[in-house]
This record gives sequence, structure tokens and C-alpha cells, in this order.
Amino acid sequence: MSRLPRRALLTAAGAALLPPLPASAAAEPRRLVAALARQALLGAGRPETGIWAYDGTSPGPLLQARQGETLRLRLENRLPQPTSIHWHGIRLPNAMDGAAGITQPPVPPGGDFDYVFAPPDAGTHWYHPQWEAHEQVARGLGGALIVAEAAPPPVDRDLLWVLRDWRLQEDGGIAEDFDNLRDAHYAGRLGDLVTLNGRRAEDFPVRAGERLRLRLLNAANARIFTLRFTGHAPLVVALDGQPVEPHPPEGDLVVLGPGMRADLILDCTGTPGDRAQVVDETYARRPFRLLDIVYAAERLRAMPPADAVRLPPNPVPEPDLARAEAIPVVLAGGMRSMLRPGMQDARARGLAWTVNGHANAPQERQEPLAVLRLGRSYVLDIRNESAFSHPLHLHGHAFRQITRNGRPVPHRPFRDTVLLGPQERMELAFLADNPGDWMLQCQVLEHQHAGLSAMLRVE
Ligand SMILES: [Cu+2]
Repeated sequence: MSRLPRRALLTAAGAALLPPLPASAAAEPRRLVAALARQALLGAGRPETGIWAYDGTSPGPLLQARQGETLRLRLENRLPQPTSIHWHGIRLPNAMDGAAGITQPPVPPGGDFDYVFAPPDAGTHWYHPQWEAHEQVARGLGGALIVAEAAPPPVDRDLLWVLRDWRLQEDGGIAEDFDNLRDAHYAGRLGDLVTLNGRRAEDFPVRAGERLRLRLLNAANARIFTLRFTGHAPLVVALDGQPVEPHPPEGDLVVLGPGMRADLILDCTGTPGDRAQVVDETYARRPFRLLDIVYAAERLRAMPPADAVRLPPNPVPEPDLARAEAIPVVLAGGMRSMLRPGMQDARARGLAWTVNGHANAPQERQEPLAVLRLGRSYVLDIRNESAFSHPLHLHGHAFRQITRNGRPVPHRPFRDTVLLGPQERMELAFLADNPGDWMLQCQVLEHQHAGLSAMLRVE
């Protein structure tokens, strides 16, 4: 059992520098208090924003663990609503998954709940509420959970960028239109302020010759990030925390739908005094500069190290593709979908999206989409028959992304969330080795809240 540091060190760029893990200590739960807080999102001299936060900050405290060691985390709910915590990306026992209404009752105001699990996989993961998540995440709840490799690869700095956006009112307060129908039926709740580690992004200082490990996490409700590191050639070494064959991102763009993570090795190949932009190109007509990489006057060394960085594999079981059974999954809904099967029923219940023709109200006991046999392999054959993008997240497992639109996916990465563009099709293979009721949900939280959610039962 490791004791977890209360907060990350912050650099001038607002990037968390990972402190070394403390030595193992006695088993007492680490408290995580969900409560109202205030944060200067807009910067100095501007009104603070009333937010909901873990331990008073958004993102919440950086939780760190050692692979395979038991974590004990006590959620104390001081919010005016019930809540829960989902440990996104962690393969854990079903009762610890935090899918309130499905795997546990929500934790009432004033209540607490102990989450106890031993993360089997090293990597960049995260935690967030899974009860009224569209509102609670929009108000600020969420944070990173990093599980360290036994022998992390040598880098000069190991940094975390938690990216998200906020929809604010003129006075700096959170816009409270969480049940806005347009968000539910279109692309979800997009904000008007993007933050990096809870602040407006500023210059990002580096030194020539430096090698960085950059852990990116998209903690937004709905915003997609598509990052170009101008003048640099980052290598992707992990996706959703799972190691992958090191490779340049497709088209030099690092794409992160909500809930998704990417670990990059960024070699600082510029020269002292250089500036280089990191640009988000998701919304092609409105690209925006996230920040500038700014080189110090002094070099760290002549060149970044020449050796490649490769992360050790995690113990994810390999699906048996030859014997895998296909499970068709059809996503539909949103605007201009009234003629789809099940949509009239969904709309009558105030919902906007269906999975295989059925809309599931969130947080409600539901029939499984499919019942899977423990120890068997399955291929989720997913078709997005809507005009919108969906980051689809499976709880409790990591799957191999096998095909995209009928073509093999390079490196077949293990992931827990995939971004399906409009009309896209993907095949995801996994071994059902974790018994329980597992959500398969859209991580655009307004979509999930409006029906884009299903459950797979493994027994
Ligand atoms: Cu969606």
C-alpha cells in the first residue's frame, strides 16, 4: 500500500512534475473529499469560479500508485448531490468500478465509500464521477491516476497535462445549463475556456536537448483535442495508459476524445531561444494555439538521447481472434434521426441516443446488451450510424483496436476508449476475464446522459 502525495508540483506552465513515489506506508485509506471550491480559472485579477472539486482543486490531486499494489481511497461526499468515482482505465473488481446505479448505490451527501483495488496495469489513467457525470464533470470534478512502471524509462521530466474546457458565464461562474437539449442532441457541452492543469495554458519552458515524457489526459465533457506539436516529432508510447509500439501520431496529430489519454516522448530538438506552437486543430475553421513551447537560453545537452523509449507490456490478456464471437453494436441518435428504430420511444422518455435500438437512462438498472462467458473472447463490431463523434468507453477491460472502417489498425493498440467519427465502424477484441456488469458508454457525457450507454454482463 503506497501513501499518495497530496498534490503535484506545478511548474510555470502549470504542468505537473511528477514527484517520486513515497515509500510504502501503513494501510490507512487516502481521503478524497468532493466538495465546493473556488478556483482562479480566468487568471489573476479576474473573478474566481465556484467549482466542484476533489480536495479543493480541479483537476483533483494527482494520485500515484505502484503497479499491483493495493490502493485504499475513501471518497467523502460533501457535495449537495449523490456522487461516485469511476476509475477510468483501471481493470478492477466490478464492485469498485463506481458506476453508480449499476455497480453500487450512489454515495449520498455526507456519506463516504471506500474504493479498494490493486491496479494491474501501469499507465496514465484517471478518475471522475459516474453519477450525474455530465453536470459533476462540467463543474470541475476529475483527476489523474498514474500507475508507475516498476522501472520507468529514463526521461529528463515526466509531465502531466490535464486538458479540459469550461462553459462560463459573464461573471466567471459555471453556466448551469447542464440539461441543454442542444448539447444532448448535437456534439455535447463545449466550453469557451480551455485549461491545462486547471489554469489558462501559458508558455511551456523546455531546454534544448531535453527528453520529456508528456502524459496527456482529456478530462472534458465533450471537447476533442487534436494537437499538432509544430516543429517537433513526438512519439506515441502509450494510448489510454497501455503501452504501444512507439510511433509518430497519424498525420502528426495527437487525437484525444473525452476520456482518452496518450503518453508521448517529446524530444526537444529545437535550439536555445526557439518558440514553437502547440495548436489544436479539431475544429478546422477555428484552430487555436494551446501554448508555446519556449526554449531556455541554455542547452541541457547537445542532442536528446538517441535511444528509443519503449514501455514494458502490461499483463492484459490476449483475445483469441480465431475463436472470438462478434457482438454487433449500433450507435444511433442525435439530430435528424427520428426515423431510426427505437428513437420515438427514446424521445418519449426524454432521451436522444440508442445502442442497438434501445436508449438507456443513465444510472438505472438495465438489461445487458449481451451476456459474455467468462474466459471467452469477443469482438465488439461497432457502427456509428449517427452524424456525430462518439468516444466509446468500455469499463473493466482493455480491448485491442483491430480494424477501423474495414482496414487493419496499425499496432493494434490496447485501449479502453475509442473515438468513432460519424458513420465510422470499428472492431474491438477483448478477452472477457473480469466478471460483472460493465458499462459501454459514450464519454461525451451529454450523450451518455441522453441514452448512449449500455451494459455488458460477464459471468
Ligand atoms: Cu457520444
